[in-house]
Amino acid sequence: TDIRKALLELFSATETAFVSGQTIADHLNCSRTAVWKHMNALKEEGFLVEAVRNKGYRLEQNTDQISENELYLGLKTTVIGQKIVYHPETSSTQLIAQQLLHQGTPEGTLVVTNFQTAGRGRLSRVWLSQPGDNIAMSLILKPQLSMQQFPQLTFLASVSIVAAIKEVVGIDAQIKWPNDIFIDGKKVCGVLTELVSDPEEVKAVIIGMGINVNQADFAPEIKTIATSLRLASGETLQRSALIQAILTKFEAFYQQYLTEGFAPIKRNWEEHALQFNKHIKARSLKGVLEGEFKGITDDGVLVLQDANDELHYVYSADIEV
Ligand code: BTX
Repeated sequence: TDIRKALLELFSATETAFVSGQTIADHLNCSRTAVWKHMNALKEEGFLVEAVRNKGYRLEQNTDQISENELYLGLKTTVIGQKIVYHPETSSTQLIAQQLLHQGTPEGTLVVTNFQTAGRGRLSRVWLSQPGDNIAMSLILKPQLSMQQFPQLTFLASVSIVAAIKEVVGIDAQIKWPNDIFIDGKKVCGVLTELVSDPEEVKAVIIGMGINVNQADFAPEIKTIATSLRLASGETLQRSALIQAILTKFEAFYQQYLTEGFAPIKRNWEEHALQFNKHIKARSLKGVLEGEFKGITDDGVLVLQDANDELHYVYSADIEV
């Protein structure tokens, strides 16, 4: 809007200094209360706004904001991300995606938030994020696939994210079976694939992606296991650029997948898999299996070869690195 533009101009003209509420009110020709509302709107959009009594407001420069416009601008996909729904704050983008699906949203719809307050991982685990620092998004797909094929989409998402990180950040990230992306032995991203189906058929898939981008510090419970792209690269990144790269890579891999099947995706996945062809321990409810990690099957099952050359198929486990 014009007000937003005028505000941003005013702040860019004053660098890091504070601008008093009265100055802003004069500039916009509005009341002090209206100024407060406008500043809050900027905050909702992801700007870092500091308000100090008797001094006024300060807008942190170079904040990495996300908005629908920013995401659409320059995006060259034809399906993936052609509809983007942005929420400054939401409980979980997976839930918003479910609601949109019920309203008949098209394939390729992306839900993004600047702050996810109740992020979910697998098996009702919690996915933590900090306002303004990370990517939390959910992509809606409606492919014609069998039940067995659906796990393949998680792998497709992982290779897309790895390729986008390589392109935007220049770092070789690795994939930890089944759905984590690691850098320097720490988790930088998690993928959560959920099916929306009725007893007859699978109707859609919602792929949730949580990526630690500019976060510099983590909650005590994940401090030792989590990292961010900024910590790994030393650079503050623009989230919208990374989101666009992920959407672009995803579309390319998705088209390849729909025409050529899972084989090329699987090869790419294995190339980036942590511990591929190496000795691993897979811990599950049934105990610990040890052996060489030989890859994944077409339905995403981990293949492990034990000391007696016997193959084991692991459906669910935690891999120790
Ligand atoms: P997961 O179950 O594999 O991983 C969850 C585990 O990861 C947690 O138990 C915790 O130990 C650790 N963890 C939690 N938060 C972080 C973090 N920020 N960085 C590193 N480790 C963490 C992975 O589940 C799938 C996560 C998907 C998240 C996306 S965000 C957008 C979408 N909406 C939503 O609610 N979930 C998905």
